[in-house]
Amino acid sequence: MTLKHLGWNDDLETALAAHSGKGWVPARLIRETVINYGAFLADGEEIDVILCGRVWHEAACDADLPAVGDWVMVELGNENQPSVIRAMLPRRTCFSRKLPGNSSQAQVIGANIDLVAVVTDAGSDFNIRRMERYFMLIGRSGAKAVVLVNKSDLFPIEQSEKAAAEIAALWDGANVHVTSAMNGQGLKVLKKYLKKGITMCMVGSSGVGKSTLVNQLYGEDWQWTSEVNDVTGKGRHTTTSRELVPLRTGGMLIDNPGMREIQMWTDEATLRDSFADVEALTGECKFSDCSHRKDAKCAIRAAVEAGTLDPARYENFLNLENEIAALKKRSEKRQMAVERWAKRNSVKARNLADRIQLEKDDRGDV
Ligand SMILES: Nc1nc2c(ncn2[C@@H]2O[C@H](COP(=O)(O)OP(=O)(O)OP(=O)(O)O)[C@@H](O)[C@H]2O)c(=O)[nH]1
Ligand SMILES: [Mg+2]
Ligand SMILES: [Zn+2]
Repeated sequence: MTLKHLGWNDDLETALAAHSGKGWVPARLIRETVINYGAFLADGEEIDVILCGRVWHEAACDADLPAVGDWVMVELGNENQPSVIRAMLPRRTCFSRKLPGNSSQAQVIGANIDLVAVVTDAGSDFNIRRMERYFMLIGRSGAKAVVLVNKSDLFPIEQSEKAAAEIAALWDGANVHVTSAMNGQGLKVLKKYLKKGITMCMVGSSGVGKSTLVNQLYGEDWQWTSEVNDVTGKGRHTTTSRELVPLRTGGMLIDNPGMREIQMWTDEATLRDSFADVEALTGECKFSDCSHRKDAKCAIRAAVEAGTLDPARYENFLNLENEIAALKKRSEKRQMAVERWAKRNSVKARNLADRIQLEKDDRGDV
């Protein structure tokens, strides 16, 4: 593997010059956890890196913090010292959600992404309004949009093609394909996008087949989905963290968690909106305070039993309030940290200004 395989280009080479002579090396972030990041070095070696305080402080908001897909300058560590991210290199594109008016409520889904692939299906996941929302975000990101109407093996082909046509009519900029991770339909087209150095980011609701598609494109031996399951004990196939996967053929894929991913970049209204059909059913529950879990005559559970509501979506719906609460808490926490830091630094800045003024006074300068 070389830097070019990882997406390195002339602009990055130019940006590198500003950091020369410090002994730092470029790396691309492939994973983000609560405590550190995973990164690839030029030779393809995978290392763990932590963020230095300065880079954290210099970020005005979450969106400015290093994210999966970012290029960073790393000071390599040793047995006693961890490797540290010392600087970020400029982003070419950034797929994120930034709420107007409050910069702390932003989340980067992927940096330096060439293509965002929105995965959906022609069945219960099909939602034109949500797709519009995705297009809006992709349009802003600088990346190109690809839509995969997946699971074509489960529906009459006319149904998948009709869904694809409706989506294509929404936005000229989107390339829409009907795919099946099961029987391989459309995967050839997908492979064509994934040229050397190209990064494609997979997004979409939980259960639409993002990880299965990544598995198919990667090849037989990509066992990541089940590995995650062993560790987290979470439901089969559920992706819990974002991960950049380099393909042997040259391109790179970023697999994203479904529901969590939406929670990360969306706002409460959109989140609720995406469950409007389930919400509508609550009116038919026998009890007005139905928890939709064990209560008798629950319309939502009846829909799951009747097979008209996907059990995975039902689970996500039950989790909705928690997801919204987590969303708020995270942004509040960040806001508080930023405010504390700004306060501390404004005191520092004032002290410094006072001192400079005093020195000037001493010297008799104006
Ligand atoms: N019939 C059919 N099933 C599919 C297809 N693609 C994926 N599946 C199945 O759908 C289920 C969910 O697939 P995943 O790939 O885990 O979905 P995901 O989008 O990664 O879901 P999250 O990680 O929760 O966001 C699995 O049981 C897959 O086997 C397809 O094209 N056809
Ligand atoms: Mg997944
Ligand atoms: Zn109910």
